Amino acid sequence: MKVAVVGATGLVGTVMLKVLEERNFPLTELIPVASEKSVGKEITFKGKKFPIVSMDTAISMKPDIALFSAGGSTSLEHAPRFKEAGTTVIDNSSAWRMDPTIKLVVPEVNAHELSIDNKIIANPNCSTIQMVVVLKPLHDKYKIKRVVVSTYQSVTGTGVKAVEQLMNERKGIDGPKAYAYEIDLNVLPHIDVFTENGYTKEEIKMIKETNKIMSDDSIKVTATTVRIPVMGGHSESVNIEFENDFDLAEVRSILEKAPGVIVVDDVANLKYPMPKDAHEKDEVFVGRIRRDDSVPKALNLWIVADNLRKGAATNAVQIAEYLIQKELV
Ligand code: 11C
Repeated sequence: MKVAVVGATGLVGTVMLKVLEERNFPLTELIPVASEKSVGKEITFKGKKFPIVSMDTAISMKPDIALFSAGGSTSLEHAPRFKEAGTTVIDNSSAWRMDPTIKLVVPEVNAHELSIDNKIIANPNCSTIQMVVVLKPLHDKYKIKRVVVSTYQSVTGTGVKAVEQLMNERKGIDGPKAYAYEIDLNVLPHIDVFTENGYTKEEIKMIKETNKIMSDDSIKVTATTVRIPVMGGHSESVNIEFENDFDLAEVRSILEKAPGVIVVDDVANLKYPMPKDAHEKDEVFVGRIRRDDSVPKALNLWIVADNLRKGAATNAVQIAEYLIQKELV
């Protein structure tokens, strides 16, 4: 497989390279792509040096797969050009996600929807990915009616500038700001831009993407997305109302068997998922599993995952692995 990584020097691109390396992805040639100012520099992959090339050079090299993490406008402009060259694009931006002709894929949930005709495939938003990995096996068993989610999201979801803002504030240094307010020792109930209905785009992504990935518009979702001064992963408090009643021990057993999920739930020994533990892990961690006694057939959960891994790079690489395994590329 000839694989291009578009946005290879960014936060997600760097993790994509690491994940490809770690998972021993069947790669014969790596084509790192970045902005003009990085062209000509080299990146090291599995001990070998690869030159960073421009978009045009990468397209002329006709990669089998291009993993895109370079923002929505770059993707809208260049993904179709790669497709034209015969490349299958897996795109991490929000540009294509809600296009009805494009598949939005979390392999544990809906990889079976993919066919050889899908030449641009969308990778969902990080906070959506980690939630649906847990919702899916529960929906299959008890049918979800409604989800109420509040997130506690890592600054790495915003990018390098936000990580620098947090670190500078911590050291008392002035510098560029990624947020409207200080992030250190603070909490911002604001991720992405506000829309007319008072929700942010991040909140709307969590609603719409969940329905699309789960292929079920009957699931009602409401979200409050919040930025906290944390690195390592996003956390989510999730309340789920089911159509059918459940047994708590069975819920636990379903989640223990669910692909990509690790249950960390032993409160007697103070064991629950935390971003510090999820950091650099590919799985989704779930804990604080308990019945919500305020309404019938409802459950509370706490879900944590590394947003740059399962929330972005790992999910994209897993899609690529699936395509190869099923000979769809
Ligand atoms: C955040 N979820 O944590 C965002 C980052 O649509 O892929 C990813 C945005 C996206 O700020």
